Amino acid sequence: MSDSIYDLVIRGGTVATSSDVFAADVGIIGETIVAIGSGLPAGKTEIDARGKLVLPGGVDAHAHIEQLSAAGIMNADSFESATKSAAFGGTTSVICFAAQHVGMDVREVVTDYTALAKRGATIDYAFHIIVSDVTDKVIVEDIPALVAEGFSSIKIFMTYDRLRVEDEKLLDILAAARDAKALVCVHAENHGIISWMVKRLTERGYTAPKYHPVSHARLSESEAFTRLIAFSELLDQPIMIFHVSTREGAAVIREARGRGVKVFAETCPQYLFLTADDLDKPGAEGAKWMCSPPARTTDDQDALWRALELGDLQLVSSDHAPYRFDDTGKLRAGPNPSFKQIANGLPGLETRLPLLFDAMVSNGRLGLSKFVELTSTAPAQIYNLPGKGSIAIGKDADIAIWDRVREVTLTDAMMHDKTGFTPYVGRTITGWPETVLLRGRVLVEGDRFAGQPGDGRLMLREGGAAAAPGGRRVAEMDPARNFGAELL
Ligand code: DUC
Ligand code: ZN
Ligand code: ZN
Repeated sequence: MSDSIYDLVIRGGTVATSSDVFAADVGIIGETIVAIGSGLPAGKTEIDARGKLVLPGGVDAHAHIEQLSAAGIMNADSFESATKSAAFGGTTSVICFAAQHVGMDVREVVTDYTALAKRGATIDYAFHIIVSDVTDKVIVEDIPALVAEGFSSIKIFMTYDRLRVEDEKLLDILAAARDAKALVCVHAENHGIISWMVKRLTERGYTAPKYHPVSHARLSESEAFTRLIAFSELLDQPIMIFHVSTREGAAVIREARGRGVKVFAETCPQYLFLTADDLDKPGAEGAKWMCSPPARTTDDQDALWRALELGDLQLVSSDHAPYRFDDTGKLRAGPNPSFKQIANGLPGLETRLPLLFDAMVSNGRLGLSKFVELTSTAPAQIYNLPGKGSIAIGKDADIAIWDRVREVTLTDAMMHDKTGFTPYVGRTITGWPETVLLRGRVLVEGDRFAGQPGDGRLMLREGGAAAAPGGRRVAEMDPARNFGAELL
């Protein structure tokens, strides 16, 4: 076997891409897929995939890792623990955040986060740059330089004290991103509605976690989407709307895309599988299900599934934001905090793919190829990770081999992140990634983790969807609507 041309052959499995499902062996040399076909010659090593599904490793385009919140609370996970948990859930690439807080130098922030990831990550990673302090230096120097270096997406918050940027500054960012060919990702909720609701609810004594979804009124989402899309249209700058949670929000995106506005959008498992009722628990327990925007209703879940089916939403990310249920995280303000004092966010890197596989493949909702598209192929395309997102010749051999019949009941203890709980505890999933490869090397094999901190590689990116050719200039679409846009 030593004269074999392949270092590894994955033999006899069923390969799935975003367009096809077919029986094939996969031949790998070094880090790369070099052959897909039947009856490939023996490899130096082989993996028997008979009866199994051979899928591209997941690409999770939205995860908060080793990140300090604006309130000063550190995520429970390091790069090592977060990426290990991602790998156990079949994900081999992650885009996380280099988060600037007010007063910080963006360049130093990027240097610091890349150093943390280089030391700890066990899967490949890229960064969105969070900008919260929109200075002239950020606009004139940092964004052009960092985008040119391969940090080609910027994230902005329209809400959250100490993070949000006002409309004018948001326009500055969109204009700078347009010139640099960066994508702008946005947490879009109306800040005024939320802070006013929080104040009113708190004054009336409604402080339990179950009032958090009330405070993030559903209209705060559709209003912010509408305003953001107007800005995007004004400047002809592509945007990615993060974590869509409502039927109305999805409808706003559908309408804008129908007009040709370059709006991309994601949703997350928490909006497809949880509802606001999950927060209605005794004491502070509901804090474990608290994220922003909050989970909504089963009607919203149906609307989001439909929006994924129609392509109005193009991907599903985790928004992994882990805070422990103790005084280092969710309960930092004490055992009975007001919902306003509770850190927002859920762990999800590990459960994203199994939850979606169970719904989409095992229970037949949209099917296997759509599962691959939403969780791997589309994020790789939109964020310009050309080596990732498919089983195809020339791609990185990032592969998850799934046992499609294995049943797993989720427990807190089985998770590999450091949060200490999963909001999906008790759910039984059919289908599980049993072997996971990163660039041709086994990372996970059953319960065994074979990765090492530092195995992950920084992925520098060109502009992705922001730089893609095609699409009409907004001014061409409707000159009257965008009078003067060409001068900006
Ligand atoms: N909301 C955010 O905006 N970010 C992290 C997690 C969350 O719930
Ligand atoms: Zn967000
Ligand atoms: Zn987030």
